[in-house]
Amino acid sequence: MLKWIGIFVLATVVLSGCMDEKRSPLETSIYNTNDDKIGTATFKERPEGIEVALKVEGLEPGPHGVHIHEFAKCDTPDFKSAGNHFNPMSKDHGLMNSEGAHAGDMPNVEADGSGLVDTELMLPEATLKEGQKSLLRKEGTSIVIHSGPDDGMTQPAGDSGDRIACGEITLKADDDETSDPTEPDKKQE
Ligand SMILES: [Cu+2]
Ligand SMILES: [Zn+2]
Repeated sequence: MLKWIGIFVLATVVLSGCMDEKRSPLETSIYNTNDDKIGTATFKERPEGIEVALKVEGLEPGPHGVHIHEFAKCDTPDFKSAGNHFNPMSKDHGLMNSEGAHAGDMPNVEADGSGLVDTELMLPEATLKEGQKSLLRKEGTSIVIHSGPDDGMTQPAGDSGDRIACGEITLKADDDETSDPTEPDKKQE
C-alpha cells in the first residue's frame, strides 16, 4: 500500500513539475487586424509578478496602450471578443488612478520610427499559476495593443483608441504555433 502511495506522490510531483514548466515561460503570438502575425509576447513568472517581453513590428510610430484583456479570444477585425481589461480585483482602470488599477493595466509602449516595439513590462498583480489572479484561469486571457496611448485615468480603458493587435494567452497556444501561417484559412474544426 505504502509503495503505491509513493508512486502516486512521485507521479503527481513529476506531472505538476511539467505543468509549471509549460506555464512559464509562456510565449504567445500577436496578430494584427488582418490576422497577420506581427510579433510575440513572452510571459515569465517572477517573485514580483509576471515579466512580459513584448516584441512587435509594423505599428504606427509613437506610444500605444497595451493591456491584458479578460478573454482568450482575438477575433478580427476589432478584437472586441477579448472583452474588457483583466480585472480580478474589481478595481478601476488606470495606473494613474487612485482607485486603480486593473491587474491587466500596463504602461504605454513606444514604437520607434520603424514601427518596432521591443520592451519588457511587469504585471505585479498577476500570476501564471492557478488562482483568481491567473492569466491562465478558465480558458485564459489576451494581450491587446491599441492605436493610441492609454491616459492612465479615463474609464474604462484609458481612451486608448482601437484595438490594433491581439494575442491569446492560453495553454492551447501551442496549436497555433504548429499551423502554417501561409495558410490562415485552413482551420481544422
Ligand atoms: Cu486594451
Ligand atoms: Zn484597465
